[in-house]
Amino acid sequence: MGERRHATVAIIGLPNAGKSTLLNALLGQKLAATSQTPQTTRTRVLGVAGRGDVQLAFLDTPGIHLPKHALNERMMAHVEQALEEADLLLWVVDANEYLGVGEHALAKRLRRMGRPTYLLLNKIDLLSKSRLLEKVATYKDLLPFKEVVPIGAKMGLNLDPLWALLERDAAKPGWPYDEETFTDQTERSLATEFIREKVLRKTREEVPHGVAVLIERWIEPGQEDYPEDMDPEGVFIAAQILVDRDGHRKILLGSGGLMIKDIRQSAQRELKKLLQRPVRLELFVKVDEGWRDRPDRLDRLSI
Ligand SMILES: Nc1nc2c(ncn2[C@@H]2O[C@H](COP(=O)(O)OP(=O)(O)OP(=O)(O)O)[C@@H](O)[C@H]2O)c(=O)[nH]1
Ligand SMILES: [Mg+2]
Repeated sequence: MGERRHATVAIIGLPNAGKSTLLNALLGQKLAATSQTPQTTRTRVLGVAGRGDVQLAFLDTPGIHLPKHALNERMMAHVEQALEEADLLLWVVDANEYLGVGEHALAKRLRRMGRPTYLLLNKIDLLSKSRLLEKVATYKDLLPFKEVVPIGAKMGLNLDPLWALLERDAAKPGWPYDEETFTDQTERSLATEFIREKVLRKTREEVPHGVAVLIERWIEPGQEDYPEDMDPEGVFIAAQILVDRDGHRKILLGSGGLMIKDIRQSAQRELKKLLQRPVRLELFVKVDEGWRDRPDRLDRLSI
């Protein structure tokens, strides 16, 4: 064994590029919610991986956008913090999308920062070889990237070369986290995110952006109120889904309550996998107008 080394690696980029999908793929475990809705990630998520002598602390971050609410300002503050902490940046782009003003603005910032940055051209499963080469050429001149790596986060394509480069570039001495640590997320925060993910995957347009999830009750066997008719090894979870207006509540309930039933069932399945035991999930939809601009609400939601 050589000397132990480490690096803090921030995963950054515009919304929907595949940052959280990449974090999950690198960790081989689902730590972050992913969906087609831009602005899925709202906070910073840590995932720690040990590879031989090297420890890598990945920070998944919210997609960079212009903030319209206090919520989005906090999201961008998480990005700032991760940028400050990171030794190395992974800028994930959706290679199937056009390079636009958002990318140019980010490139300008990163040029000024001068932090070592890899360009990760993601979603290569959607591109032909020749289009990918064109994309490499288009992006390459944005800033002096340390590396350019095409990847497919969803299918885990081309991650081995990425690992090799990260191991090479992790230069700080020692390991900041002990060997067992792999995330800063608790079972509760993961549960919250996975419930929200199901809502995002089943709703469109304005609804997902106005949704937040709050765990109200989490009852383990042996605790008072644990449902008698439940599996003795299970967990009972009651969560509130906050929405921004009554119209959104109606959409979430769906006709005859079919939508919320569907969300509840798929979230319950996901939580069972996460917690590795039987789960009973109850969901309540509550209108909390303007929560995205209320600091007390954002504090309570740990955003
Ligand atoms: N085809 C394809 N889709 C991908 C790939 N990686 C991610 N996606 C999809 O892209 C969408 C966005 O993925 P996320 O991981 O949530 O993106 P993100 O960058 O974290 O988005 P924000 O949190 O909103 O900033 C999801 O529907 C993913 O399934 C890939 O390699 N190929
Ligand atoms: Mg994300």
